[in-house]
Amino acid sequence: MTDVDLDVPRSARDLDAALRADVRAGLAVEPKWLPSKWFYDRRGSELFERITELPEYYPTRAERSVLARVAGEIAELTGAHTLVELGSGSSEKTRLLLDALRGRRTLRAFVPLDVSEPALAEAAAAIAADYPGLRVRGVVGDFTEHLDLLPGEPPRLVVFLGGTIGNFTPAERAAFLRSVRDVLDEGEWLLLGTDLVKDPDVLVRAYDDAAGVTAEFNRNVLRVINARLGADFDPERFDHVAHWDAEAEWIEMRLRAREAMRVRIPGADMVVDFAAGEDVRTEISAKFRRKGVTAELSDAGFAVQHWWTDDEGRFAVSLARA
Ligand code: AVJ
Repeated sequence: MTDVDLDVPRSARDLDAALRADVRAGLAVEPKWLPSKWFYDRRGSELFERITELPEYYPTRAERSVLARVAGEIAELTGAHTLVELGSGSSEKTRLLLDALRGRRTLRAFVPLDVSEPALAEAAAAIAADYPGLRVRGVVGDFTEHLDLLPGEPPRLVVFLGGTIGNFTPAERAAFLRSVRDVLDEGEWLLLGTDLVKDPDVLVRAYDDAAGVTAEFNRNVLRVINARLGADFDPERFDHVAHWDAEAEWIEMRLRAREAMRVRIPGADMVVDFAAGEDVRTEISAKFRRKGVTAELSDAGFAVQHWWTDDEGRFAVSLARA
């Protein structure tokens, strides 16, 4: 018997309505854009897992090396009873934290939250099977909207890993950090992973790998729109673009129309025209500096207590207290 359940809030069940609204908003303006959360259906989540194993995509390995080194310290400092993971995906690196918290004998519950129901169900079941006695309560949802639903006994440690916070614009980041702070009681914890500013060539390669896995991941958003809204995108007629914006300090992923096209999206009641060479922005992935992370966390009402990086200074993990 494993102690696992999956909570699918009403709002999460209406994903099609949310996708429709995003498509209607993003493809009706210039430049066109689509929110990056729509990459993650089953196939998209699998493609992302493959990205994490690519030689060029260093963030996952760099973050794992930090967590392997400091998980014990995090468990000691927080004494968390509940570990909440936002955008949990496969929860693979999280095991380092679960192991450390178990070792300290404080951990009672694990609450992973993710937009991809299949990825979440699989990860929750695997963790429940490997950690007998741990209560695993998955929540399907968008962590920008469903944060009020976080269950669990305090003190809670909310972890947001992988550098996913970089997918938000600076304004969204501020609102998001505020909303995390608002659901926490004073003295509870946030562990935040942030990818760091570095040589643009290294960054661009991480988002434009030689094997083309990231290109497929990028095109997957078009497949998701085809599947859920009955659209007739031909993903192969879009080129993958990874661009470093030196001013904003973020990587921008785009899909570039190879030729002029007209796309029908019945589920969004739309016909969309693309000019040859026209871009759709599908993701920003911001890169950070220590000063900025510390300032943004303190603006949201957190006190940064620790800043750890991997040996090569590529990726940082911050521990902040509400
Ligand atoms: C899962 C959001 C952390 O921004 O690096 C990987 C997603 N996009 N390759 C990132 C992603 C292109 C990734 N995050």
